[in-house]
Amino acid sequence: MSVLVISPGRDPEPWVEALKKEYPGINVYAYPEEHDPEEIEYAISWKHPRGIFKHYPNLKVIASMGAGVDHIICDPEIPKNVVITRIIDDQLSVDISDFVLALVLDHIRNISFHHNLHAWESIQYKRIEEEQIGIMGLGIMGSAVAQSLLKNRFNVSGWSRTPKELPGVNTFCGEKQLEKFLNKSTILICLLPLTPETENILNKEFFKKLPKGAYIINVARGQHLVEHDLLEMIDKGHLSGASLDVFRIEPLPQEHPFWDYPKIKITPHIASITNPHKVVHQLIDNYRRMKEGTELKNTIERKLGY
Ligand code: NDP
Ligand code: OXD
Repeated sequence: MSVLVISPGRDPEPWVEALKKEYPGINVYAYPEEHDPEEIEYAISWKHPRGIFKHYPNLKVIASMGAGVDHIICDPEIPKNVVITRIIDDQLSVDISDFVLALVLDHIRNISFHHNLHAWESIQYKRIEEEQIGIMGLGIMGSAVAQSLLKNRFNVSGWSRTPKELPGVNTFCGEKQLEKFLNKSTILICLLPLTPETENILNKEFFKKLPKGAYIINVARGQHLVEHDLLEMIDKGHLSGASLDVFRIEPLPQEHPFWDYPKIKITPHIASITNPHKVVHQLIDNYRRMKEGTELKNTIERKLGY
């Protein structure tokens, strides 16, 4: 019974080290290290090579290294009996909340704008109380971001698939209430999981429902955004700009037009990064549960895609 850490493009070593420290004697392979696929029952994964898991006949669990599982679910060849888990971690929630707060403040106080201007020229700034933040996705990340913004005096509303009650947050749900939610949102933050229902959700028709001058923050997945629709709506002056941490292709290619848009701020998918040493306990707990045949924690619903 062995564990495979499989994360092309992300160093597996800190994960291997953390697993061995937490569970001395555990047998761990770091892909592409040589190993017998028949031995592997538990995989810890980030953007695995598509189709690879079908060669692992005894695989029982795939644990995402992050909060999102779209990089696993998108592989149609993962057997239905394999359980998929994700990371739920306070530090991830705090980090994303701090990051979003920084982006929002940077936007309303025009900090990057002035920095990029290289000129002694001031423009009108907006006050916290004048903004209406709209958060799409009120799960672990969305509700943490909502709480942090509330603490900082922002008006916050949120949208989810099913009805939610969050103290201080004006909540909306489902397709029917989307327009009402968007009509008021002067700063729109996307924290949805990527599913067939949410792919391309940030498109022209959607943007038109936002007030003129609205600002977009996407810290969820690049596939939520129809890129040329964003550029068109910025060019037309309907949107004031965007902060994007996630992209359809990562790393964002150097020739991508986003790099040349002063109204688009780009960060390299760093809103919140899992610390292996912080989350190894939950991974090992699930590994033990798998061995004992008891129910795993932080599982996702394959049918919903999150
Ligand atoms: P959760 O699963 O906890 O929450 C997802 C939320 O989205 C829920 O409120 C859910 O509604 C809502 N939702 C899902 N589908 C729909 C839909 N069709 N319409 C409306 N609402 C919907 O996820 P997390 O909060 O943990 O994470 C969200 C995403 O953030 C991750 O999937 C990942 O892509 C991204 N992320 C990005 C990071 C970064 O560094 N940039 C770091 C961490 C996460 P309901 O409550 O009704 O189920
Ligand atoms: C995640 C991410 O899903 O880093 O955790 O994007």
